[in-house]
Amino acid sequence: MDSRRLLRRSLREQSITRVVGVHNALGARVVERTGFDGVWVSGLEVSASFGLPDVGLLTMTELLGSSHYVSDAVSIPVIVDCDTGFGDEINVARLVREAARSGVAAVCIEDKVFPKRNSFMSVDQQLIDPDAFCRKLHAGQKAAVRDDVLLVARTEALVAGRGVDEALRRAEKYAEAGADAILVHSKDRNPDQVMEFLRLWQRRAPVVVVPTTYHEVSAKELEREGASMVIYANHGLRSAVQAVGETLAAIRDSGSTSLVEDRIAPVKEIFELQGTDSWLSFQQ
Ligand code: SPV
Ligand code: MG
Repeated sequence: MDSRRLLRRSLREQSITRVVGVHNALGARVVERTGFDGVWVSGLEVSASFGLPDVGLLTMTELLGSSHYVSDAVSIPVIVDCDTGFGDEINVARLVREAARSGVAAVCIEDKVFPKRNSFMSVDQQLIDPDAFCRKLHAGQKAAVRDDVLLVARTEALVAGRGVDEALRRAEKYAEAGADAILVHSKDRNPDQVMEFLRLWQRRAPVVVVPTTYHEVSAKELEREGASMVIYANHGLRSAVQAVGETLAAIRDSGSTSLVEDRIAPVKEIFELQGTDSWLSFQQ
């Protein structure tokens, strides 16, 4: 099934959709083969992979360039983290058109002031006026043709310390403005605010959550409270940084690679992830 239809359908289901953050196509293939339901092209991960901080430096072209390879590589839905949408409503309209062309299933934009700062940075997190954000959502909806790329509206009200009521007010407006799903983010160590949001929201539109800091909560618990999607946004990148560091330290200290040989993926596995056999089959 087409990945956009698949995503629309899974957002309507009671069972939670589990999605993992990536920054490239290889990572996306690992996510797919592990059995997850979708991939999140993470602004944090893509920025980090360019050696840059997650502070609104990525251009639309850079982000959609990466997203294009990701969506080509997997058949599960791809959701792209488009930060604040690269400008005002006109920029969001173009973003949606270009994203549709790159084959992704959904774009996500957030209600912060440009240039945004990653939600976990200890800086003043400034929100834009909700009506201005709704104008971006309207434009995105209008630019998408029927059944085209989905629009996820992310509120940073909790991240900005504005409380659950403000998050609910904004979510209501964003859903009315045509968002296909609401992402409610939190940087709290416990899930209380997100759980309260879910209880009061009562499945009025699908809700996406990102339990990075409140990681003890399980997908099942989130599902019970009414969340439609959970994103493990940066765990691939963080585990890769850790694993590569450990492998390289072992090589440095032991003087050869033989100690690590049985702890790292064989080259054959890399060939498989690259789809080598299917490409070679074009040769007579
Ligand atoms: C990302 O993965 O870039 C996100 C999630 O937006 S977070 O880093 O938690 O803000
Ligand atoms: Mg991001």
